Amino acid sequence: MKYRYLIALGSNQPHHRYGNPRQVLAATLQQLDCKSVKLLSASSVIESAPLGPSSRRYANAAVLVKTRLSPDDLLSQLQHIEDKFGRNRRGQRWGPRVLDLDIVLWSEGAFASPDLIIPHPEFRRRSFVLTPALDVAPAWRDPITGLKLRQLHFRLTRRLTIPHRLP
Ligand code: A4P
Ligand code: MG
Repeated sequence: MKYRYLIALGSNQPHHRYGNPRQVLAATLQQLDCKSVKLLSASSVIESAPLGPSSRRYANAAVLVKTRLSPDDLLSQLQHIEDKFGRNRRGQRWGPRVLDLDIVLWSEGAFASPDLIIPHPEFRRRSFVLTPALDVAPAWRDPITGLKLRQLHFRLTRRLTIPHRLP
């Protein structure tokens, strides 16, 4: 198994068979661990407020996998799993979805093809990606900023303390 990948999972719609978003993510873990992809570790599932137009809350998680698949081949496999969960690709961007699987990082650094950008361009700004990612790969370094995931998470979530001026 040549490569490692960090994958972000999101769901904010129930599935008629698998159940609520949290249960959808649990079922996804089983689908992810297959002949060509080995699941190394999975984060706990968090609930997060939706970013974008959707009104339903999300369940989010992150997993670490190893595989020989190239980034584009892994993306096809992930899209195949999304389709199995009834993902409707014609819906609005950022609309409600039963399952969204994004590739966040891979062991070989940065990657770009017509269909895929790694690192995922938005991941540094999203605590619903970074918080679960900390469970599985706190010391993984973002190849673009050189910062570890735990540092990116700190940078995103620390409270800026505004000094009080005494009267
Ligand atoms: N694509 C490019 N780079 C990547 C990558 N690193 N991983 C392309 C996966 N896909 C990548 O994605 C559209 C296209 O992006 C793919 O065909 C692929 O070729 P999509 O998943 O089909 O569509 P989308 O998810 O509606 O769009 P997008 O831009 O991927 O949305 P995001 O960024 O995934 O955001 N709020 C909370 N709380 N939690 C969430 O999980 N997720 C979203 C979706 C919005 N708000 C959320 C959450
Ligand atoms: Mg996506």
